[in-house]
Amino acid sequence: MPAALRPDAHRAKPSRRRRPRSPLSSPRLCGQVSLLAVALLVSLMLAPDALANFITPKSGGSPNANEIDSLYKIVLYIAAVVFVLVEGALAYSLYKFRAKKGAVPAQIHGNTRLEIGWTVGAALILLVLTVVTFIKLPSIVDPPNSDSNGLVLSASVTEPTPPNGKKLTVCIQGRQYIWRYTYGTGCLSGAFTDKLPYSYQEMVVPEHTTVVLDIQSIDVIHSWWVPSLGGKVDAVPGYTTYTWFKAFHTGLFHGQCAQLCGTNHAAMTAFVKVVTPSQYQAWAQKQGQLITAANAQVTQLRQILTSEGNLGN
Ligand SMILES: [Cu+2]
Repeated sequence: MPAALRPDAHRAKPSRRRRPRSPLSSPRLCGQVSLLAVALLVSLMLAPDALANFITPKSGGSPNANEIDSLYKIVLYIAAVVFVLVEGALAYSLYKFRAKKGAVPAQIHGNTRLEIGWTVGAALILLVLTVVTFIKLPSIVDPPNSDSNGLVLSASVTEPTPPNGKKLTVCIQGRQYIWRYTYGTGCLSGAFTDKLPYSYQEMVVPEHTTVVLDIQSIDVIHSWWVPSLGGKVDAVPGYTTYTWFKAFHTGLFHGQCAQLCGTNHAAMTAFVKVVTPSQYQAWAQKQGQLITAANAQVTQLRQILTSEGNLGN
Protein backbone atom coordinates (compact mmCIF):
# COMPACT_ATOMS: atom_id res chain seq x y z
CA MET A 1 0.00 0.00 0.00
CA PRO A 2 1.37 3.44 -0.87
CA ALA A 3 2.35 5.39 2.21
CA ALA A 4 -0.13 8.17 1.45
CA LEU A 5 -3.06 5.70 1.61
CA ARG A 6 -2.27 4.21 5.01
CA PRO A 7 -5.00 4.85 7.67
CA ASP A 8 -2.65 6.76 9.95
CA ALA A 9 -1.11 8.79 7.18
CA HIS A 10 -2.98 11.92 8.26
CA ARG A 11 -1.29 11.91 11.63
CA ALA A 12 1.45 14.44 11.89
CA LYS A 13 4.86 13.15 12.76
CA PRO A 14 5.77 14.16 16.32
CA SER A 15 8.06 17.09 16.09
CA ARG A 16 11.35 16.91 17.95
CA ARG A 17 11.14 19.89 20.22
CA ARG A 18 14.22 20.64 22.26
CA ARG A 19 13.50 20.72 25.95
CA PRO A 20 14.96 23.71 27.75
CA ARG A 21 18.15 22.72 29.56
CA SER A 22 18.11 22.76 33.32
CA PRO A 23 20.88 24.92 34.77
CA LEU A 24 22.07 21.85 36.70
CA SER A 25 22.28 19.64 33.65
CA SER A 26 25.72 20.98 32.87
CA PRO A 27 28.20 18.40 34.22
CA ARG A 28 30.62 21.13 35.26
CA LEU A 29 28.03 23.08 37.24
CA CYS A 30 26.69 19.87 38.78
CA GLY A 31 30.22 18.99 39.92
CA GLN A 32 30.71 22.43 41.44
CA VAL A 33 27.42 22.21 43.34
CA SER A 34 28.33 18.75 44.68
CA LEU A 35 31.75 20.04 45.74
CA LEU A 36 30.14 22.97 47.52
CA ALA A 37 27.70 20.65 49.32
CA VAL A 38 30.53 18.39 50.48
CA ALA A 39 32.62 21.40 51.59
CA LEU A 40 29.65 22.75 53.55
CA LEU A 41 29.06 19.39 55.21
CA VAL A 42 32.74 18.99 56.13
CA SER A 43 32.92 22.53 57.54
CA LEU A 44 29.81 21.87 59.65
CA MET A 45 31.31 18.62 60.91
CA LEU A 46 34.58 20.34 61.78
CA ALA A 47 32.83 22.96 63.91
CA PRO A 48 34.03 22.47 67.52
CA ASP A 49 30.78 21.21 69.00
CA ALA A 50 29.07 19.72 65.96
CA LEU A 51 30.30 16.19 66.53
CA ALA A 52 30.75 16.41 70.30
CA ASN A 53 29.23 13.23 71.73
CA PHE A 54 27.61 12.50 68.36
CA ILE A 55 29.18 9.08 67.93
CA THR A 56 30.93 8.85 71.30
CA PRO A 57 29.52 8.62 74.85
CA LYS A 58 28.73 11.75 76.81
CA SER A 59 31.44 12.72 79.27
CA GLY A 60 32.87 15.61 81.26
CA GLY A 61 30.70 15.28 84.36
CA SER A 62 32.56 12.62 86.36
CA PRO A 63 35.89 10.69 86.16
CA ASN A 64 34.18 7.35 85.36
CA ALA A 65 32.25 8.94 82.46
CA ASN A 66 35.55 10.27 81.08
CA GLU A 67 37.21 6.86 81.36
CA ILE A 68 34.30 5.17 79.58
CA ASP A 69 34.53 7.80 76.85
CA SER A 70 38.30 7.38 76.35
CA LEU A 71 38.03 3.56 76.26
CA TYR A 72 35.23 3.83 73.71
CA LYS A 73 37.35 6.13 71.53
CA ILE A 74 40.36 3.78 71.60
CA VAL A 75 38.15 0.90 70.38
CA LEU A 76 36.46 3.18 67.83
CA TYR A 77 39.76 4.41 66.32
CA ILE A 78 41.20 0.90 66.02
CA ALA A 79 37.94 -0.30 64.43
CA ALA A 80 38.01 2.68 62.03
CA VAL A 81 41.54 1.82 60.85
CA VAL A 82 40.54 -1.83 60.32
CA PHE A 83 37.40 -0.73 58.45
CA VAL A 84 39.30 1.61 56.12
CA LEU A 85 41.97 -1.03 55.39
CA VAL A 86 39.48 -3.84 54.68
CA GLU A 87 37.03 -1.75 52.66
CA GLY A 88 39.91 -0.06 50.83
CA ALA A 89 41.40 -3.43 49.84
CA LEU A 90 37.95 -4.59 48.74
CA ALA A 91 37.31 -1.49 46.61
CA TYR A 92 40.82 -1.67 45.11
CA SER A 93 40.38 -5.34 44.25
CA LEU A 94 36.97 -4.74 42.69
CA TYR A 95 38.48 -2.12 40.41
CA LYS A 96 41.86 -3.64 39.70
CA PHE A 97 40.65 -7.17 38.97
CA ARG A 98 37.37 -6.33 37.30
CA ALA A 99 36.48 -8.68 34.45
CA LYS A 100 33.98 -8.68 31.64
CA LYS A 101 30.62 -10.40 31.92
CA GLY A 102 30.87 -14.16 31.57
CA ALA A 103 34.57 -14.31 32.31
CA VAL A 104 35.75 -17.22 34.46
CA PRO A 105 37.48 -16.04 37.65
CA ALA A 106 41.01 -17.18 38.32
CA GLN A 107 40.99 -20.41 40.34
CA ILE A 108 43.50 -19.77 43.08
CA HIS A 109 44.18 -22.00 46.05
CA GLY A 110 45.03 -19.43 48.69
CA ASN A 111 47.91 -17.59 50.21
CA THR A 112 49.13 -19.26 53.39
CA ARG A 113 51.32 -16.35 54.52
CA LEU A 114 48.50 -13.85 54.02
CA GLU A 115 45.99 -16.03 55.87
CA ILE A 116 48.32 -16.56 58.84
CA GLY A 117 49.07 -12.83 58.75
CA TRP A 118 45.50 -11.62 59.11
CA THR A 119 44.67 -14.28 61.72
CA VAL A 120 47.63 -13.23 63.88
CA GLY A 121 46.81 -9.56 63.22
CA ALA A 122 43.22 -9.97 64.41
CA ALA A 123 44.41 -11.87 67.51
CA LEU A 124 46.89 -9.07 68.30
CA ILE A 125 44.18 -6.42 68.00
CA LEU A 126 41.98 -8.39 70.42
CA LEU A 127 44.90 -8.74 72.82
CA VAL A 128 45.58 -4.98 72.76
CA LEU A 129 41.88 -4.20 73.35
CA THR A 130 41.74 -6.69 76.26
CA VAL A 131 44.84 -5.25 77.94
CA VAL A 132 43.65 -1.64 77.52
CA THR A 133 40.18 -2.55 78.86
CA PHE A 134 41.55 -4.26 81.97
CA ILE A 135 43.89 -1.33 82.61
CA LYS A 136 40.96 1.11 82.43
CA LEU A 137 38.31 -0.94 84.29
CA PRO A 138 39.39 -0.11 87.87
CA SER A 139 39.07 3.63 87.23
CA ILE A 140 35.53 3.03 85.92
CA VAL A 141 34.38 0.63 88.64
CA ASP A 142 36.16 1.81 91.80
CA PRO A 143 35.18 5.16 93.32
CA PRO A 144 38.04 7.55 94.21
CA ASN A 145 38.25 9.76 97.30
CA SER A 146 36.28 12.99 97.41
CA ASP A 147 38.33 16.13 96.72
CA SER A 148 39.51 18.16 99.69
CA ASN A 149 36.86 20.79 98.92
CA GLY A 150 34.09 18.18 98.67
CA LEU A 151 31.66 17.02 101.32
CA VAL A 152 31.86 13.75 103.24
CA LEU A 153 28.80 12.50 105.07
CA SER A 154 29.25 8.81 105.69
CA ALA A 155 31.70 5.97 105.98
CA SER A 156 30.58 2.38 105.50
CA VAL A 157 31.90 -0.69 103.79
CA THR A 158 28.70 -2.28 102.50
CA GLU A 159 28.88 -0.51 99.13
CA PRO A 160 31.73 0.30 96.73
CA THR A 161 33.92 2.53 98.81
CA PRO A 162 36.67 5.05 98.08
CA PRO A 163 40.11 4.26 99.57
CA ASN A 164 39.48 6.47 102.60
CA GLY A 165 35.97 5.03 103.04
CA LYS A 166 34.28 8.45 103.03
CA LYS A 167 31.48 9.30 100.66
CA LEU A 168 27.91 10.48 100.29
CA THR A 169 25.45 7.60 99.94
CA VAL A 170 22.24 8.08 97.96
CA CYS A 171 19.70 5.27 97.63
CA ILE A 172 17.87 5.22 94.34
CA GLN A 173 14.54 3.45 94.10
CA GLY A 174 13.02 2.91 90.67
CA ARG A 175 9.28 2.57 90.34
CA GLN A 176 6.86 2.92 87.44
CA TYR A 177 7.51 5.75 86.44
CA ILE A 178 9.66 7.88 88.70
CA TRP A 179 12.95 7.76 90.60
CA ARG A 180 13.07 8.30 94.33
CA TYR A 181 16.31 9.39 96.04
CA THR A 182 17.01 8.99 99.76
CA TYR A 183 20.09 10.72 101.14
CA GLY A 184 22.46 9.43 103.80
CA THR A 185 24.04 6.35 105.37
CA GLY A 186 21.56 3.59 106.11
CA CYS A 187 19.17 4.77 103.43
CA LEU A 188 18.53 1.17 102.38
CA SER A 189 17.27 0.03 105.77
CA GLY A 190 16.52 3.07 107.92
CA ALA A 191 15.14 5.65 105.50
CA PHE A 192 11.93 6.21 107.48
CA THR A 193 13.13 5.53 111.03
CA ASP A 194 16.10 7.87 110.57
CA LYS A 195 13.86 10.43 108.84
CA LEU A 196 16.35 10.81 106.03
CA PRO A 197 15.63 13.50 103.45
CA TYR A 198 14.36 12.30 100.09
CA SER A 199 13.32 13.71 96.73
CA TYR A 200 11.78 12.50 93.50
CA GLN A 201 13.07 12.81 89.93
CA GLU A 202 15.72 15.45 90.72
CA MET A 203 18.70 14.37 92.81
CA VAL A 204 20.71 17.09 94.56
CA VAL A 205 24.37 16.40 95.33
CA PRO A 206 27.52 18.37 96.21
CA GLU A 207 30.34 18.85 93.69
CA HIS A 208 33.85 17.31 94.17
CA THR A 209 32.26 14.63 96.35
CA THR A 210 32.26 10.89 95.75
CA VAL A 211 28.59 9.90 95.60
CA VAL A 212 27.87 6.16 95.85
CA LEU A 213 24.48 5.06 94.56
CA ASP A 214 22.60 2.04 95.97
CA ILE A 215 20.04 1.17 93.31
CA GLN A 216 16.83 -0.82 93.78
CA SER A 217 13.44 -1.28 92.15
CA ILE A 218 10.06 -2.04 93.70
CA ASP A 219 8.25 -3.27 90.61
CA VAL A 220 9.93 -4.05 87.27
CA ILE A 221 13.47 -3.71 85.93
CA HIS A 222 14.51 -0.08 85.36
CA SER A 223 17.91 1.26 84.43
CA TRP A 224 19.63 4.24 85.99
CA TRP A 225 21.50 6.29 83.40
CA VAL A 226 22.81 9.86 83.49
CA PRO A 227 25.34 9.63 80.61
CA SER A 228 27.59 12.54 81.63
CA LEU A 229 28.02 11.00 85.08
CA GLY A 230 28.94 7.45 84.13
CA GLY A 231 27.61 4.16 82.84
CA LYS A 232 24.11 2.80 83.22
CA VAL A 233 23.15 0.35 85.92
CA ASP A 234 20.02 -1.78 86.09
CA ALA A 235 17.57 -1.51 88.99
CA VAL A 236 16.37 -5.08 89.48
CA PRO A 237 13.59 -6.06 91.94
CA GLY A 238 15.04 -8.08 94.82
CA TYR A 239 18.63 -6.94 94.24
CA THR A 240 20.77 -3.95 95.07
CA THR A 241 23.16 -2.72 92.41
CA TYR A 242 25.76 -0.03 92.81
CA THR A 243 27.54 2.71 90.93
CA TRP A 244 29.16 6.03 91.74
CA PHE A 245 30.11 9.43 90.37
CA LYS A 246 32.10 12.47 91.45
CA ALA A 247 30.88 15.64 89.77
CA PHE A 248 33.64 17.94 88.53
CA HIS A 249 31.47 21.05 88.68
CA THR A 250 28.01 22.40 89.48
CA GLY A 251 25.23 22.11 86.91
CA LEU A 252 22.20 20.10 85.88
CA PHE A 253 22.74 16.69 84.29
CA HIS A 254 20.00 14.92 82.37
CA GLY A 255 19.23 11.21 82.39
CA GLN A 256 16.54 8.76 81.37
CA CYS A 257 15.44 5.31 82.49
CA ALA A 258 17.24 3.11 79.96
CA GLN A 259 15.11 -0.01 80.28
CA LEU A 260 11.68 -0.26 78.67
CA CYS A 261 9.65 -0.54 81.87
CA GLY A 262 6.05 0.04 80.79
CA THR A 263 3.69 2.32 78.93
CA ASN A 264 5.01 5.51 80.50
CA HIS A 265 8.69 4.58 80.32
CA ALA A 266 9.51 7.65 78.18
CA ALA A 267 8.43 9.95 81.01
CA MET A 268 10.80 8.34 83.52
CA THR A 269 13.47 11.00 83.34
CA ALA A 270 16.19 11.71 85.88
CA PHE A 271 17.99 14.92 86.77
CA VAL A 272 21.08 15.36 88.88
CA LYS A 273 21.55 18.87 90.20
CA VAL A 274 25.12 19.45 91.35
CA VAL A 275 25.57 22.30 93.82
CA THR A 276 28.32 23.48 96.15
CA PRO A 277 28.79 21.51 99.42
CA SER A 278 27.32 24.34 101.52
CA GLN A 279 24.32 24.65 99.19
CA TYR A 280 23.80 20.91 99.49
CA GLN A 281 23.82 20.99 103.27
CA ALA A 282 21.33 23.85 103.29
CA TRP A 283 19.11 22.03 100.79
CA ALA A 284 19.17 18.75 102.76
CA GLN A 285 18.22 20.56 105.96
CA LYS A 286 15.39 22.45 104.25
CA GLN A 287 14.13 19.30 102.55
CA GLY A 288 14.02 17.51 105.90
CA GLN A 289 11.98 20.36 107.40
CA LEU A 290 9.55 20.40 104.47
CA ILE A 291 9.00 16.64 104.75
CA THR A 292 8.46 16.87 108.52
CA ALA A 293 5.94 19.69 108.03
CA ALA A 294 4.11 17.78 105.28
CA ASN A 295 3.96 14.65 107.46
CA ALA A 296 2.53 16.69 110.35
CA GLN A 297 -0.17 18.05 108.05
CA VAL A 298 -1.07 14.58 106.82
CA THR A 299 -1.24 13.27 110.41
CA GLN A 300 -3.52 16.14 111.38
CA LEU A 301 -5.76 15.58 108.36
CA ARG A 302 -5.95 11.87 109.12
CA GLN A 303 -7.02 12.62 112.72
CA ILE A 304 -9.76 15.00 111.53
CA LEU A 305 -11.07 12.57 108.90
CA THR A 306 -10.99 9.69 111.38
CA SER A 307 -12.82 11.67 114.09
CA GLU A 308 -15.51 12.63 111.58
CA GLY A 309 -15.92 9.01 110.57
CA ASN A 310 -14.74 9.64 107.03
CA LEU A 311 -11.68 7.45 107.27
CA GLY A 312 -11.61 3.89 108.55
CA ASN A 313 -8.94 2.79 111.01
CU1 LIG B 1 11.87 2.67 84.08
